[in-house]
Amino acid sequence: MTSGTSLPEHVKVLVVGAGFAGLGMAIKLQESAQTDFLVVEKGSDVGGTWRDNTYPGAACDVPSQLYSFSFAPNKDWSRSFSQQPEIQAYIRRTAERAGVLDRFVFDTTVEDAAYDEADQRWSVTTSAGTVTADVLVSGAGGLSSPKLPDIEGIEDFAGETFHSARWNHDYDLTGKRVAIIGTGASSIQIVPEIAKTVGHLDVYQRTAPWVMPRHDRTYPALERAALKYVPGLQKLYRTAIYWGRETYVPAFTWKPAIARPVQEIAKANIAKGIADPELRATVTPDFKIGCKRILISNTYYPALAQSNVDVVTDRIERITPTGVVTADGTERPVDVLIVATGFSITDQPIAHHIKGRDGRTLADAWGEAGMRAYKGTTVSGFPNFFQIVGPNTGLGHTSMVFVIEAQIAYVLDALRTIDARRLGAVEPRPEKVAEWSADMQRRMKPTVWHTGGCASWYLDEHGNNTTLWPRATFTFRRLLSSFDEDAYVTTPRNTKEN
Ligand code: N01
Repeated sequence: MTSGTSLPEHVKVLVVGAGFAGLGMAIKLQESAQTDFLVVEKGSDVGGTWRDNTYPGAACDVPSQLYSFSFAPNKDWSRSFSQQPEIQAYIRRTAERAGVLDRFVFDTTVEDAAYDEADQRWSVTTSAGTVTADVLVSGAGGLSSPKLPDIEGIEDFAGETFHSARWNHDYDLTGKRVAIIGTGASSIQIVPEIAKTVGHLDVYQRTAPWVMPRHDRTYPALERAALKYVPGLQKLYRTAIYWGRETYVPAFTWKPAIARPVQEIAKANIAKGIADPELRATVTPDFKIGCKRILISNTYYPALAQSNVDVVTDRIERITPTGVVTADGTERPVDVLIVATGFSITDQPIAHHIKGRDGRTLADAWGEAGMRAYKGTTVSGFPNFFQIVGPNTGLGHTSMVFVIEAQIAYVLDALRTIDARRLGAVEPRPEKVAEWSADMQRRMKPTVWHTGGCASWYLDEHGNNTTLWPRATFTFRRLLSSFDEDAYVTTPRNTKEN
């Protein structure tokens, strides 16, 4: 691994980020003999979100068998839903085995990337210097910038405070009075773990989530060995789970008849974990299941029922140096404030630093109408720029690795086209981006994400769902199976260049 290494002056492909997206891109570039590339990563290791989210209880709510690259299967998952250390170990091992780590520059932040139309190059300013690139690929991820709540006084809190994605492992929570803000996927994993040792825990719930049972189990030794050694067995598991999950999209988004019994299962999960009818009512959601991400846990509700845990639903008015004040005027004293309030998703910080033609940032380009990208990957006004996990590529029901691999294949085919046709720049036609985006929104409107009666981070400030992919993942893969040059404005390569 490299850290603080001086950068080359120029590379053909510069990749930002070393999570699943950046790593997968690097491996596939190397395999395709496109070896003139570099990956710049702000952290000190590969892993992305799985490197950063180390909070107690961090685990995946997508089955393990779906959570690896198709070209680098993990033959040795220990359980059906993996925990963070095992996933992070898999990612690191995959990078090592692929022999790509010498192409990674760690501890280096991309500060600015500007397209130079005359030179047909991106000029990328990083904390370690400037590098130019013919092609810029962002693998910066949608869940990489922790979002802090805009609550009066939060910066004046005198105790310990940290975001769920920036856990302070040096701080011992034993016996402390802890407040956690948020009840999303992160919080419901943290609460059962810390409730075991803290003195008192206040869980600030603004909106109760739907939480289904978590069908997690350790693989018995025989099953684990069979998955590892019996030819084809792991593939069979993966295929069966994959197809099961693909039915979730139509089931949860369009068919209330299917969603209703599922909601009943979630209600039974509440009843199983909580005996007190008042607390049951407090944690029962008032919107349709699927409107927000469906969560899974067997331990969340029992933790809320513990005598040292309170669920607080009064609106937080302000934070003082010593506690949290709610709208009813009550101040609850706190030693430690944990903010599990999610990530900047529809206003991604990196969008303010990527400047296409005429110096226009991605954030400017998206400003009026919201995030949009052709096939979730390319944006007009941003030649030779590809975004992995771009707008409308997120999934709630299955593994993001499927989307990431489809996008990587698309970028590789674009690179082949650029080389074969000696192109200097490719950029999606504005009408293609507009058509794609309109199609996304048309498909979204009848779904539970719009009709389910909730506010969620899936929706942007205009009320559009610009984050999720509304169709099956095999459809996404099909649509991105080859680079469709007709949808692009192509510019010949400058003659001054080789
Ligand atoms: O964040 P979230 P997360 N005052 O945005 C509340 C992935 N993930 O980190 O619902 C009070 O979902 C907010 O309330 P409300 C997964 O994609 C995956 O938990 O907006 N409360 C909500 O309860 C997930 O969806 C895994 O009313 C405030 C919470 O904070 C995504 O990461 C595990 C508030 C934020 O929930 C994000 O999950 C963990 C305020 N001012 C995460 N602001 C896997 O297993 C926000 N909230 C793969």
